[in-house]
Amino acid sequence: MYKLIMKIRNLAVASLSLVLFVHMGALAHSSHSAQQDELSYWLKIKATNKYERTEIEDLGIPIEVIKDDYVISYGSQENVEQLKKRNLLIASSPLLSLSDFPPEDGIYHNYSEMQEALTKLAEENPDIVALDSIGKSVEGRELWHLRISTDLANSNQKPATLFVGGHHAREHLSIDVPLRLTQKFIEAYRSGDARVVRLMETREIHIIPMANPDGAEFDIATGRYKMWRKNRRQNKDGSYGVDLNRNYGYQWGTGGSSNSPRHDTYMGPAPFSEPETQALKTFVEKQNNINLLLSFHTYSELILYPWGHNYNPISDIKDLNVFKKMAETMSQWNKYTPMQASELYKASGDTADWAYGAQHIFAFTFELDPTNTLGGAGFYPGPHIIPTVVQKNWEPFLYMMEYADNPYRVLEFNSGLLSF
Ligand code: 0X9
Ligand code: ZN
Repeated sequence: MYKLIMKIRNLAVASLSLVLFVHMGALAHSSHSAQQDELSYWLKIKATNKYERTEIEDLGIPIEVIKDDYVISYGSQENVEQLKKRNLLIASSPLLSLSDFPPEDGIYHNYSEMQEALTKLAEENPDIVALDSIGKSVEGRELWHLRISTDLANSNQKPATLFVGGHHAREHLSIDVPLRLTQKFIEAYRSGDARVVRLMETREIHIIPMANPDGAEFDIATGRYKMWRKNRRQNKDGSYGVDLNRNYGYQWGTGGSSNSPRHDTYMGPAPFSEPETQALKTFVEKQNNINLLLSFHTYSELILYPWGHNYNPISDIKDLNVFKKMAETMSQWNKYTPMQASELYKASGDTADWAYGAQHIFAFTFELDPTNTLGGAGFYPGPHIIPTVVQKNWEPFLYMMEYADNPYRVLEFNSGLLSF
């Protein structure tokens, strides 16, 4: 049986007669050496005697818990690398529970709250909701995915729409909106809303609300927003982060993205170099029934469609008309401005260009509210905006499902006015 010691800082471990200091609070808010700004990791490290433990302390890694053949500690990404090099690391996991929104924005979902909300949806609605993960982030968080439909065992035979949120860390509204639209959709189904019941029966709906969980958590980790955008890849030059919306593999690196790792629009070392974009690619390719995709971002109140990497309009006139018709129709509801993405600025490697260019999926990017920075609050518009943004995007949300069977139907006469 393991005996355990929780070390109080600077207390010398004099002998192996291990003592238990019941001081769990001190552990939870441990004064570990990793700086507040850096991500902290829980570390399980090989060590069987005081000499090996001293070696760990010599590395600058404070030991918190000692067991017979390992110790537990908390440290930085750099510590993880040091330990790996010495073959001492048994396990590590990012600390998830220290992060949260500032109290006034507490209504937004952090990673664990999102996980809880998705689990609850799946547990309470097993007949229409399945929860799984399409992969893991750089730091090992799950990339959660909800599949929604009746007859889940066979729903991959139905036409599907994919909604994705949270590619950019600081765009927290782009995570909460797809989650809340999904909750509203399920409530409407339970209350017998005929249109929603019909969509539930005839479509498969996929939601990946948090495409960049590491970035989102990092942005809120200190209780003060960091204005972080990228994921949390440690780059070769020691800087952090790849812009996931520059990392998709269609016309990657052809303009509007940077090859400097320190930059906010860093494209990454190769197309799909990041586990987050790679997971999405693998998922979409395997799925095979997705015809429409909507990637939520913030802010500016825009509806964007391909191309983003090129100033030219897409060459297939029929496809272009579908994009234009859909964008214009949805703009009647949310009042966002429809335009080709490169009208905003050229950017290569975004989700929508890849989805359309490589998968022939009609893919849109929404830049949600607000429309201007309101004194710098563009990415952090507060809690009160959420219900309005959900409400104004409800019709576009359903519309994106409705035409999944055949997006070309929107070109039929009067199609924009809800054909069901
Ligand atoms: O730059 C982006 O990735 C998106 N805007 S954001 O403010 N959310 O960062 C817009 C992407 C639209 N695509 C192109 N302009 N290509
Ligand atoms: Zn964005």
